[in-house]
Amino acid sequence: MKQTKPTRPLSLETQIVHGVHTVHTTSLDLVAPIHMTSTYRFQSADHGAGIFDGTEEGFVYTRIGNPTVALLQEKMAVLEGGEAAIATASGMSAIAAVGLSLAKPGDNFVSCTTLYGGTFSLFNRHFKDLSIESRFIAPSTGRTAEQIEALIDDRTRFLYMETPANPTLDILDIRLWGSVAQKHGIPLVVDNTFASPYLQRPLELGAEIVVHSATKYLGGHGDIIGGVIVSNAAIIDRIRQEYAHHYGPAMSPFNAWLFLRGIKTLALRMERHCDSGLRIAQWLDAHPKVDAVHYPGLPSHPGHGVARDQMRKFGGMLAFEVKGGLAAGKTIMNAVSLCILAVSLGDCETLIQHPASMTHATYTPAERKEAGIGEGLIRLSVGLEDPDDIIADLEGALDLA
Ligand code: LCS
Repeated sequence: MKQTKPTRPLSLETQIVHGVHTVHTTSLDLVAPIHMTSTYRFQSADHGAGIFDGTEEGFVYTRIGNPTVALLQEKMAVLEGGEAAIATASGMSAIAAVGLSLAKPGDNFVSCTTLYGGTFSLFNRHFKDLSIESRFIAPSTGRTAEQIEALIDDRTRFLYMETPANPTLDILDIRLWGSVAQKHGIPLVVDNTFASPYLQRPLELGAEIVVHSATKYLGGHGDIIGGVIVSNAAIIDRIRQEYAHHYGPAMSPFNAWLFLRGIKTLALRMERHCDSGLRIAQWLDAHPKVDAVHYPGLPSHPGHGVARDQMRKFGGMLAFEVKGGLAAGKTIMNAVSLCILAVSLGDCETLIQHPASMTHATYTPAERKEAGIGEGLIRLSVGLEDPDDIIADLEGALDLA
């Protein structure tokens, strides 16, 4: 049978939809099956021994590898422009795997302070218990190479950042941080959860490792928890050997299958999230009861220029502060009916929440202040609804505030 070969490199949108390799099933399924198996048969004792010593290819045990999970890993490596990936049970397990593979007791790393609350407490409390020191840099001071370099010494093992950052939508310059990391021969790790590879490809900008809470835009439907790490083959192999095989943060094949399904519509969903995010941010920005809107797509955002440079569009996440502070904010969160009062993000439904008492309650008030997380800040994950319906919902709630 004659088949044509693509005459040009596939665009990211096409790679998002198409599988990354042929599925070997006699039923010729369009969609790869779910390999729900914990273990695999060996054809003979020698075959099993060969797989174990690496002279034969094959799967051994699903904690170590699984065909459905492998497909997701391959797909994420392609979408992020990396060589290899590991899928994990959650975003937190991906971040823990990276940190604990790269740093050992006595080592340190430099991270921006503005992070998902779970990541912050992992770094600030749990890593500290293991004598791994997080050297935090406030967003306002992480802007020059000198400020970052002042915290680096010969026990610094990596740099870590979120951009856009949870929950303030602060933007950090990946190229700048990447050049500092390269100069010191250490990797820059970027949490790309808020952007997704559709909007931002950190490995092309100087990062060496990307982590995701796949739970969010990659899954896209609010029904699964998962994480992904993408990097070069040597780093991924090191994380497998030093951490994943032993601590066992494996993703379930069923979840991997759902992630593969969710990712197919990533480009379409992100376009809608971005367009609605910008529209709602502009509307909030013009509202007399709104004091501040944090959205990188607004020209008034301090990171707008860097965001334009390193992102395709500005995403579906925004945060805002209303006149009357926390009390008024609570009135709004209780009054909305279409926006759902819930943590998490990146789902089809618009979600609203209060970082200081919810996702970022792991920070002390002083730590929140340093990270720029206002006590009255409200975070909105703009969903896929008609944005005019969300605006009408917010308008009614703001009337009551
Ligand atoms: N990284 C970022 C940027 C996140 O926002 C989250 C979770 C994680 C990592 C952890 O991923 P998980 O283990 O939950 O898959 N963020 C949440 C949030 O903002 N609300 O609820 C969870």
